[in-house]
Amino acid sequence: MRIKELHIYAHDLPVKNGPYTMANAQVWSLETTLVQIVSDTGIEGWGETCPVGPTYAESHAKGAQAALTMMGEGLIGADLTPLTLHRTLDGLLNGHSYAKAAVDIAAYDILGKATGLRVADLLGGAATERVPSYYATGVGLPDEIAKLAKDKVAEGYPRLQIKVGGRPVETDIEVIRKVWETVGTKARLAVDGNRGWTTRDALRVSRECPDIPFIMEQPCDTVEDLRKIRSQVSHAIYLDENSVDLSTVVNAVGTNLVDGFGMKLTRIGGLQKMATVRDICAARNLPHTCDDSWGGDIIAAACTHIGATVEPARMEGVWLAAPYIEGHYDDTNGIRIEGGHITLPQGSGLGMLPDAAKFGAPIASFGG
Ligand code: 0XW
Ligand code: MG
Repeated sequence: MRIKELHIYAHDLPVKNGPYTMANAQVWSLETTLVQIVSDTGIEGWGETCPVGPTYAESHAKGAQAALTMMGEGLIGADLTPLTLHRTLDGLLNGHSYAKAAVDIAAYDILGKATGLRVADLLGGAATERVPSYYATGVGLPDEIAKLAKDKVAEGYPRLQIKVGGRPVETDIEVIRKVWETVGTKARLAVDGNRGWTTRDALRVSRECPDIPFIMEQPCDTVEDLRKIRSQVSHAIYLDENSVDLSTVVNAVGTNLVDGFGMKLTRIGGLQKMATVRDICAARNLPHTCDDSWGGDIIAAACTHIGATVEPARMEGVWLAAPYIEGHYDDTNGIRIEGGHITLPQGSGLGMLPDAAKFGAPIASFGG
C-alpha cells in the first residue's frame, strides 16, 4: 500500500482549568497538528503530534507543520510499511522526529484497518486490555498538591507524577514530603523536575528525602548533569526530555545512566521507534512510560496501543492530556481515563474515527 493523499490540519486544544504548569512552562492552549493519509486502496489513517509549548522539548507546533509540509510532496507514492516509510522520511528530511511521528502513526492506523488488526496487535500483541495511566500534577504548593494526590489515588490512579522545579528547592521538598505523608505507598511516586533543577538541587532533594521512595524524572537539564549526580543520589533516575533518539536511549541504557524512561511517542519518532525502545528496555528490565507531551484522541490512542504491549511489570503508565481537554475527535470511541486506567480501543487500527469537520480546512494538502 502506498500514500495517495496527505492532508495536514492545525487544531487548538485549550487547557481546561489552565494553565498547566511545569518548571519551564505555563501553558493555556496547545496547537496540535493532525495528519490524514489516504492510501491507494482508499483507506484513511490519522496521525498527530502536539508539543506542549515551545520550551518543554526541542519542538514546537509550527515546526511540526513546516516539517510535514516540507515532506508532503515527497511522501506521495511512498510505501506505507513502517520501516520503509521511515527510510523515506529520513531521505526527505534529517531529524524532526516529532513531525515524522505523525506520519508513522497514520501509517500504523492504515495497516491495522487494512488487516483488521488493532495497532497493539500489529506491535506485537496486547498484554492487557486495561492500560494503567498516571496523574501528573502541576507545580503547586504542599497542601494543594497533597489534596490533589489524595483525590487521584482515590480515583484509582496507580501512580502519581509530582511536578517540581522553577522555584526554591525547599518548596519542592515540602511538596514531596506532604504528598508522601498523605498517600504513602498507595501510589507509586515520580518527581519530575522537567530539567529545572541544578545538580545541587537534585543532590539536596535526594539527601533530604532518603526515606521517600520516589523516582527522579529528568531532574536536571542535560545528560552530563545526570552523569554527574548519578552515583551520588539514592533515588532511581528516569530520563525524559533528553531521550531524543534511539542512540541516546542505547547509550543511557548501556552506560547505566538511568533506571527507566519517561518516554514520549512523538519525540522518539513514532510507534516504530517506540516499539524499539520497549524492546531495549525489556532486554535490561527497565520500566518506562508510553506517553506524549500533549495531544488529543489520536495521540491518546497511539500511546494506549503501544502501552498495552509493554510487559505490565515494566509499565509505568500512559499519561494522556484527556483530563485537561474538552471534547473528543471521535465522540463514540474517544479515549477516556476511568479509575486511573484506559480501556484499549477495540476497532481495527487505532480504533478512532475522527470527525475531520472539527479541524476545519487543511493547512496543506498533497496528492489526490
Ligand atoms: C507529564 N507529562 C507526560 C505531560 C507534560 O506535557 C510533561 C510530561 C512529562 O512527563 O514531562
Ligand atoms: Mg517528564
